Amino acid sequence: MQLSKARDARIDAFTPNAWFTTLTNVNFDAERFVVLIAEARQMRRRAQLLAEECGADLNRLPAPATWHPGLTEEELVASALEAGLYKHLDRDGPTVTGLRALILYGLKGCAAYAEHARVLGGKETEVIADFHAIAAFLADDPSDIDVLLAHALKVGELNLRVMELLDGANTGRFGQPEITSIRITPIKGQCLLVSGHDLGDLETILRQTAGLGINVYTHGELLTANSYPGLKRNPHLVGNYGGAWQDQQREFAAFPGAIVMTSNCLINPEIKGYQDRLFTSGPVGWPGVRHIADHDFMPAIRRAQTLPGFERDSTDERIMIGFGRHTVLGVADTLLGMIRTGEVHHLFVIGGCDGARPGRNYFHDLALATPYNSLVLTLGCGKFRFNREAMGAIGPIPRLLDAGQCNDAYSAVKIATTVANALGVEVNDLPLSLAISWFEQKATAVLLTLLHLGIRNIHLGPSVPQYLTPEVIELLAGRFGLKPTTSVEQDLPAMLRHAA
Ligand code: SF3
Repeated sequence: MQLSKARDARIDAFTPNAWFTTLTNVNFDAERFVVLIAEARQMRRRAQLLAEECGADLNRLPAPATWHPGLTEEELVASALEAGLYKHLDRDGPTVTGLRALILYGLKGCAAYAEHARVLGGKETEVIADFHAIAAFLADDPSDIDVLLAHALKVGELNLRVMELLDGANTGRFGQPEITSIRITPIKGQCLLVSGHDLGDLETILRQTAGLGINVYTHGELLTANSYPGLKRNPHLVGNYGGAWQDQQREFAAFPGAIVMTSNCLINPEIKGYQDRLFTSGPVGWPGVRHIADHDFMPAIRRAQTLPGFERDSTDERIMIGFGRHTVLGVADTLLGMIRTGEVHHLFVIGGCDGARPGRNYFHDLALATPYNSLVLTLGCGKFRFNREAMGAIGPIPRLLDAGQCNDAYSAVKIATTVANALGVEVNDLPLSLAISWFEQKATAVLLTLLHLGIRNIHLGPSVPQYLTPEVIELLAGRFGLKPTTSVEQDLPAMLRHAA
């Protein structure tokens, strides 16, 4: 067999899952990492045997292919110092080191999306082969800046294909998201809260709770699940509770039922003492918190049955969701007509990852400051800053369009490229501004996808990620017009001028 065609299904399944566990706010359980690292060594051995079968010369492997970091937690912690991203900072300098980090963090985000697709049955063999190839490129400590930048854009291209796969896996299984008025206040009864991004786990929980008298609520990025026909048809999926991940300690503490965290972002449950009614699944972990590895959510369901639930109905409050690519492009003719006549003067994409540090109200203030004749497409948990605001409508189109999770960035890309094609212009010539809220590695992957597509003048904030050294920021600003956010007063006129 040719080496380039060699595949191993176990390695291809293990890789995105293992990388996903290393994202910010996913897994804090050292014991799980000890097991995963031992498994990674087995996978590496499988890969070497496969390569040998294909006639590869394994005598000159790069250091990571032969590295033995140890077996116990203590040995692994000690070895971590040998593997740090910045270990060669003095030797290789901040631009090269920062670009390697950009590729690594982009791959992590891409792995998370690939894992979301994989668990829904996405056919990802080809993208995983390219994933391995880029990871192998990093193993050689590359140092040519142009080659590194080209590989960062390759991660963006790869991530576009992965997000397309994920979009296909989500919509193939649950149908196209549709406009839905979703309840965001609790109703009386026992309850179970499902947080994270994983639609498949939510589907399983809905099946396992059917007929038990337990109300299931989504939390955080799973809000979007309420717009999928294949999920919203469950009468016991009663709505969404709470907002973005950084508010979970307050919200989970107040939730009178069991909670399942299916993916990022998890934070310390011990501070507010709800760890005994919290469960993790998929890549997530917290030491001492029960992990459900086999999709049997009965432990969480039984825990919900022991808890009081909500004592009474709250006032019925709702928001509108379900403005994915299918919905928005379903009214493409109307939208294009309104852009041509100037009735819709500007399009904003405001979203991404939210975070706890100060300065993130920028995105709320920007959304509210956008002119009355503009549309705001939002996605990711950054939207919880402003998704309850009444922003009105332009004719039949609401001004605030919730396109879904960060996982649905493909929808925003599709909408922008379709509108540009229909108007016969490049995306950069559209009256379009992107303000991306930055926090974890999925956002890195999406940013690289936007850069791969040639989209310029993206406003990124509220602070730039620490691994992006000032030298890399300067490089990206020079090549792609990337702009750190400043203030709404300063940025908004510049965004509108860009479109004039
Ligand atoms: Fe949020 Fe963690 Fe990234 Fe899915 S839930 S956008 S930060």
